[in-house]
Amino acid sequence: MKFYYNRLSLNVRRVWVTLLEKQIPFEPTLMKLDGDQLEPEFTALNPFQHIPVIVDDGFRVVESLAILDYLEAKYPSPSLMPKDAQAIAKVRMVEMVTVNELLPATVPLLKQMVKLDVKSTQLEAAQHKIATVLQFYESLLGDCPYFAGEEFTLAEVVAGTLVPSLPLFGISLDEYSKLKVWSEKLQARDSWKETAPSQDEIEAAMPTIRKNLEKR
Ligand SMILES: N[C@@H](CCC(=O)N[C@@H](CS)C(=O)NCC(=O)O)C(=O)O
Repeated sequence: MKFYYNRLSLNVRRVWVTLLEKQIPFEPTLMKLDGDQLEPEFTALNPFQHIPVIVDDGFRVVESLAILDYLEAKYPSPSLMPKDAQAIAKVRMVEMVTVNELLPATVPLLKQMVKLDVKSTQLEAAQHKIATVLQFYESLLGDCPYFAGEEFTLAEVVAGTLVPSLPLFGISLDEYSKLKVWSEKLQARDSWKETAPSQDEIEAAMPTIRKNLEKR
C-alpha cells in the first residue's frame, strides 16, 4: 500500500490514523505541498493535485472519505463502521459535518492566525458555525463514550483529528464537557500521538500554509 501524505494535512491525518488503527502495513511517500502535488507523475495519480492518495495492489484511491470506506471494506478488522442503521447514520453525519461544516469554518481563523486579511463579519460567522457544530457533537455524544455508542468508529477518526486542534485557532472546548473528555481520550491513543505534528513542524510549515491560504 503506497500512501502519499504530509504531516500537516488534516485530510491526510484521518487516513493515516485509520491505517495505524487497522495495523495495515504501508509505504509512505512524503509530499511537500509547495510543489510536489503539481508534478506530472503525481497529477497522473490524482488530477486534482491533492493528498491523501493511496495505491493498493495497483488500485488508486483519491478523496480521504472514499479511502476510509475502501480501507474499511478491504481490511474489515478491527471494524470502524457499525452495522446498525442509526449508528451508521451517526458516523456518516459526523464525517460529513466535519468535512462540510467544521473544516471550511476554520479557514478564516487560520487566515487570521497567519496574519492575512479577514473581515470581522467572516470571523464572527466562522465562530458561530464552529459553536453550532460543537454543540451538535456534544448532544450527539450524549452519555456514550463515542458518537455511535460504545465503539470507536470512523466518526472519531474524522472529527477527532480536527476537534483537538481547535484550541490552536483560539476555540476553547471548555464549554463542551463531554466533547473535551472524548477529545482527551482520543489524543491518548498511539495512532493520535504518532500522527500529531510537533510545534516545530507547524512553525516550519507556516509559510506554505500562508501561501496556500492566500489563494482562498
Ligand atoms: N476532499 C479532499 C481534499 C484534499 C485536500 O484538499 N488536500 C490538501 C491537503 S489538506 C492538498 O492536497 N492541498 C494541496 C493543494 O491544494 O495544492 C480529501 O478529503 O481528500
